[in-house]
Amino acid sequence: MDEKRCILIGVPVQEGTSRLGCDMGPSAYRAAGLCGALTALGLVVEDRGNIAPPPGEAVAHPNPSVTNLSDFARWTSALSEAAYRAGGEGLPIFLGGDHSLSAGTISGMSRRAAEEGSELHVLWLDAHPDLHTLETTTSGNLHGVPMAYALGLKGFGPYLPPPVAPVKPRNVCTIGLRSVDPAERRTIREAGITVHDMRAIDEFGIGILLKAFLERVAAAGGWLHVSLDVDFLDPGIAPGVGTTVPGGATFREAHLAMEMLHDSGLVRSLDLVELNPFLDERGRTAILMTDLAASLMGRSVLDRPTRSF
Ligand code: 6HN
Ligand code: MN
Ligand code: MN
Ligand code: MN
Repeated sequence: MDEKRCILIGVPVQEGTSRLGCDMGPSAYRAAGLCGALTALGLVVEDRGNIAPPPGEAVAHPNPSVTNLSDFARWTSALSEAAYRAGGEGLPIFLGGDHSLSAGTISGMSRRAAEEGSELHVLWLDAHPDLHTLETTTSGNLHGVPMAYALGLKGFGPYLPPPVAPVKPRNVCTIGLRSVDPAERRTIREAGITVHDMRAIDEFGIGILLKAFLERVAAAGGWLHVSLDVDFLDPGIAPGVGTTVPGGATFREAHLAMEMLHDSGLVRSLDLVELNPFLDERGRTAILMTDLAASLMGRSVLDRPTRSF
């Protein structure tokens, strides 16, 4: 893959959440200047526009809360294919769209990594672990399930095919958790993924926690996928999201994480998810997420423009 080639893929999915508006996310990133910000870093940016899933019939699930299952299955297969292809050509950035999109992007990237003799590692920056299955979800909102699908956990068949290369739990690190449902707590314990909740950030600092994970990825010769949910950030700085949880990451904690990710040279793909422009204030969340993506792609404090709203 070409390290300087960045592939933007708009994913206007909102069927994974009960609040409408995430379908406007890709447009908001474009309006916030993501393409220009990356081009200014010397990257070759290819905006492939928005993708759409193939049409299909509604499907019912024995868990009556499950909503829009057929949409989820169709988006997941379309995205898995798109990620697999783009992951062999450059560094894809998926512009969400709600977090259900990560079921497809992670499974596609994992298949690509496996084919190239590596293992996909996932850094999950989120207030939530999104570890429900179709059987355990009580809200029925399928943005709460993508990590479980990517791990190949039971509870998705026969509605979705299992991922070709399920991500190994030991290759997953979540940072920023502060809202975990009982069934997800059990999965975290049983599967053994690494969890650094907000308390760990407060106590040790995000830099130390992230450094340890990046060293593990580097030692394994792994590929790294980053999934950045807007609600990882404190709602005071990022109000444009449907699932605000108080006590999130600060501006500097988030930028430091991105700067360290850039310096590591390990990142192969990125999801920007859960931005809801309908809930935003004069684009400030879209701009912050865009600036974070630019930090991850190499923009330093010395060339960061002053933004006003
Ligand atoms: N997200 N655990 C809650 C649920 O409805 O299953 C919240 C999920 C949030 C999902 O923020 O991407
Ligand atoms: Mn999420
Ligand atoms: Mn979340
Ligand atoms: Mn803090």
